[in-house]
Amino acid sequence: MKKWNKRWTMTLLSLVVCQFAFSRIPVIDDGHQLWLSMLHNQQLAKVQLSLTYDGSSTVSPSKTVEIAINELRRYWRGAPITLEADCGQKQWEQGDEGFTIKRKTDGGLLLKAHGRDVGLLYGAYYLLRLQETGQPINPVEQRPAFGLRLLNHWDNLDGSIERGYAGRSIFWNNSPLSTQAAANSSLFTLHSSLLEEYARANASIGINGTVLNNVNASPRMLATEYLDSVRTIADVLRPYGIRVYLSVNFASPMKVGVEGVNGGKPLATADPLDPQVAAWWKAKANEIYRLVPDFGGFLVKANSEGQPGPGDYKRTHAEGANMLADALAPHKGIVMWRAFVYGYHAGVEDRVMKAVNEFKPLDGKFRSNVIIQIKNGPLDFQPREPYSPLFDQLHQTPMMPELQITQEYLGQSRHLVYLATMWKEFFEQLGVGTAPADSKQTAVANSPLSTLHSPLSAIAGVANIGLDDNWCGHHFSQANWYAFGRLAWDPQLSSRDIAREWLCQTFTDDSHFVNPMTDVMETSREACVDYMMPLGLHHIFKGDHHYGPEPEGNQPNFPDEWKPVWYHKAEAGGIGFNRSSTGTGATAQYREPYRTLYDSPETCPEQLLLWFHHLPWTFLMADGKTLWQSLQDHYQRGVDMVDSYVETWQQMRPYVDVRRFREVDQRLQHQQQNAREWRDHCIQYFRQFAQPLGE
Ligand code: GCV
Repeated sequence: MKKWNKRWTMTLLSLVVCQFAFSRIPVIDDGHQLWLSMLHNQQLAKVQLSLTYDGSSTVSPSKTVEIAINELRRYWRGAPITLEADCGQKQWEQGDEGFTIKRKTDGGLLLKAHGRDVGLLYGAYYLLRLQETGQPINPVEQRPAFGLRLLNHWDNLDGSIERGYAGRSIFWNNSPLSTQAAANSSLFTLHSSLLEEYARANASIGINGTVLNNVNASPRMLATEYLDSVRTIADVLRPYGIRVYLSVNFASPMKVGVEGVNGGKPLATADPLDPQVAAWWKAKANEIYRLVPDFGGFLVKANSEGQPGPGDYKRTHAEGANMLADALAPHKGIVMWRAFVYGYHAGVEDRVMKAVNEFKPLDGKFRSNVIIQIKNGPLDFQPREPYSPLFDQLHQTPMMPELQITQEYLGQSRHLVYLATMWKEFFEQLGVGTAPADSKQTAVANSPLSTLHSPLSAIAGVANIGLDDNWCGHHFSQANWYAFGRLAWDPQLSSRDIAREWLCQTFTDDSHFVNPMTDVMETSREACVDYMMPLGLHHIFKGDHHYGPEPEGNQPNFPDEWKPVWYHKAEAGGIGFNRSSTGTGATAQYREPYRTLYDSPETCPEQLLLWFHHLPWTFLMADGKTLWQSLQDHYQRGVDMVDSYVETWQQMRPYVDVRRFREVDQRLQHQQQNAREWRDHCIQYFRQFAQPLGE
């Protein structure tokens, strides 16, 4: 029996090997190559270089240009290319990161950087993307919509990642890098090459900055030995056009000493108006810039969820941010000050109104190198939220959206949920990417994000990256990293086109695979909303880990604003949170037409109905169904969609390597069970209020 088993296994194995031997599909792929699994040229492609510096042509290429050349030599299969850049001082340092591609009279291609050398790198990846996705190469001029396109890593110095679902941190592992290098140099070298792969992947989608640590920041991050690690990381990322930034703990001066202030000892206060505190931050900034001359700046979570901040000293966010901004200004660094603030004042204040209440009075009071970082929605990365009204309320302060790539509330790395459709919905509400195609304006021109007073323009995405073989846990979660970069570069791209691009590059360009899987990706976020919290329901997750359903959640030790029952307010009379003018008045924080639209249940989009309104179970929806019936139908629709994804994936077997097929399959089965659990649990819970009405 044993022998038979072995033979049977061998036969099966050889069948599998045969299947893949005649295709480009490897038998086993761990997904580590991401969307960059290009075939290496047998013979290097022809690439010429024409670099000038203020008229002279004796310039040797920077590392960045070398990378661009090497990428094209290895992978480009089209016409010969000439790379051209004028590295005159002005363009090199301040010029934009864009590029132009032209056809030359001899049939070759010209790739010209608009300003900085990284334009050549972005141009190289642009060409390779067109090649790999089978698109024509036409003359083009490209420049990014957002100046700063950043990842935020919520990585802790001990190597754990807050809301990370793909293994441990790629940056940190308990001790500073210098200690690790001393202990095991080969492991250290491996780590550097991993960081280089990370940098390459980011450069290929235009990401140009990264915040290396959690916004719930350890003060130790600013200790000299860790700053030395930051230098090491910055040195690896720099050639790929990526600057590093740090999250800082506002009370750091009370925990860490700095040379030249208070005899190198920590201070007794972190009051931003205390001259010693300001001197501490100046000295720290100087120390950082000595190690990392192009350091980007600080990201700050202050007076939120227990983090220290200027409020501890009765100072405003502006006073806190400005003090840090002054320390960074001589080095051209910036402060990204987060608007994700709320306290435990439920009953007094609706949490979703907090940011406007706190930041609107400070509009125009921030230094010019401060930018307010605002989550897309006013609550917390829910499967669906309206946009944050703070975007409508600041007119003299630069703002940047914070999106969440890691799927904290969208099935984490276990559910296939493509987020580009959600981000596009947000951009549309904000008017980002609505400038006409032929317009010379930037993609953010028609939106509240374009501040006439400031050249700062930025966007951040909370990363979903860890040490897992495939970086992101779920193979399809890679698409969210990819889509974030692509949309940060060009928010006018459609989610569908990005999905297709990603599928072609990551798996295969076979239309039998790409077409159905594009449909799966495109519908997956709405399916998730349906099986988790349709019609504007929100925050009915299990406490703390935010994974499964807990509409009954009412922990007595929690503040109201963490409790699911506080958000859905289900009772015999109805369900939903009244935030209209007859409720908390949150609708008044929006600009028109949204203020009016959201304020009435008759005009409020149904997908946000229960976010803004408390309505009877018998409320009639547009299609004539009652609210209760509609809610049940949405839950069922979500489950049906996931059932269909499981079936579709079964048809994809011939197009995917064995490992990725199996891993995606397992996760889809899991998602299917979870979707059913969400439906059954929520409907059963809500039924106790809805059913007595005879519904
Ligand atoms: C980093 C939510 C998350 C927290 C996160 C916080 C934030 O509350 O659950 O893990 O903390 O947002 O964005 O600061």
